[in-house]
Amino acid sequence: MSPFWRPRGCVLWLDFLEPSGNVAYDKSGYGNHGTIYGARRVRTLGRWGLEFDGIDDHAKVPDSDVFNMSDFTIQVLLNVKAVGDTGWQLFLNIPFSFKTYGWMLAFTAPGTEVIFVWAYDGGYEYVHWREDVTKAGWLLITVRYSESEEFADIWRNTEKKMERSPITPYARPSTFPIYIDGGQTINADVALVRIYKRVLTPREIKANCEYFFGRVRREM
Ligand SMILES: [Ca+2]
Repeated sequence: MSPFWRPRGCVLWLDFLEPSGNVAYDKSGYGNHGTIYGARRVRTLGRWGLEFDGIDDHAKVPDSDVFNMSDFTIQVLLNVKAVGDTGWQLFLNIPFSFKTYGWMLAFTAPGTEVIFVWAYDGGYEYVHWREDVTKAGWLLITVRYSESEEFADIWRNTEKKMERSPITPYARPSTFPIYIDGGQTINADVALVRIYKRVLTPREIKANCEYFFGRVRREM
């Protein structure tokens, strides 16, 4: 594989460009390669992507110390076609226990809300916006979470939808695998999952969005 530009602080970069196989290669340089269970390689956006069909599909990135983060940014580029019937449907999470530990990016069934929740011993906090994601088409969702700056926020493409400050830090579970569609209920095409161990600037979020959607416009 040829050398390529790596975004600063990126610790997980799954672009799902491999045309076959069950390994999702991490391009961050940290070697956090994932394993795909059931999700299908599909052509999407004029390239390879991963389709989760909503039944028995998920992917998993193994435990790594680098995921024990107090400041981070999550970005996902996806097109959600359907979510499960009830409650919170996990799209990206570390082991999560309601009001105990962990974090999750989820959609509220049947498609009414995009929410990032983090739990601590005794409670939970969240940032969210209300939208039927199954009608949104391709979306870039960005979550920024910072214990050092005491805030979290969530972005829809280039628009910040909600901020919370101060925040209560999430409680870390003992191990940190990361699950994609861990609830195995989301039907979506996924083109990118990135996690950074730092907080991106608004300018970086906008630049990423323009880059990704420039590509979408060219390739759809
Ligand atoms: Ca399936």
